[in-house]
Amino acid sequence: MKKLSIHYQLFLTFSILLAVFSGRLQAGEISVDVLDSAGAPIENAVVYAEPENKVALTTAPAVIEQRGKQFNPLVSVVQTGSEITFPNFDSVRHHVYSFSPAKTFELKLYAGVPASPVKFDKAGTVVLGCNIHDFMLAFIEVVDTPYFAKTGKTGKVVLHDLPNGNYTLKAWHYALAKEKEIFEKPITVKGSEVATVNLTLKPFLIPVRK
Ligand SMILES: [Cu+2]
Repeated sequence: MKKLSIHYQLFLTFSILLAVFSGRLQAGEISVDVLDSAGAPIENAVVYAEPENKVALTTAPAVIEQRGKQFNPLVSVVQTGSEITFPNFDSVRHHVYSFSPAKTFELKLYAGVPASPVKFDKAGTVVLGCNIHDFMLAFIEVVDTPYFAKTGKTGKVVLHDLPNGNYTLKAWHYALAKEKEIFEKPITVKGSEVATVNLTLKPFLIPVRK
């Protein structure tokens, strides 16, 4: 009996290891290059992959600060349902608002840290402004997927830990020539995939503080 149970334990351990290992093998990634029409890398693009089969979102609180009469970061990306806090580190008061359909709200003239965060419960683009300082501007892309990233200067991102399957790869940038036409392309993940995203941008000057 004792021997059997040891065998059984070994069998169980082996089965668990096998399950973990094959799970690893089934997780893929997408390496994405985001380029403009001249082939130059695009910074601050949001790239995300929406799975054909819905997956659970894991929301995490985010922060968009106001410092030197500017929002930081300029572009944020969060999963639907995430809460964002808007601390004001300036000595002047700000009045943060958005008229975007994905989230219409305002934080009336305040200093310091607002008592409650703002919940972003609908996917889409949210454009932020300040009622007092017209030149303050920031963007939030709210996405219905845990697989997302924002490009840096290299225009390259890697979306990690995607279970094998079919996805729609999407990309958004605040300077898209046609605002409503975000990039979309079907992609099947079987392992390490690569994709190129070409975006046509319009001249877009981020206003500077006055
Ligand atoms: Cu302000």
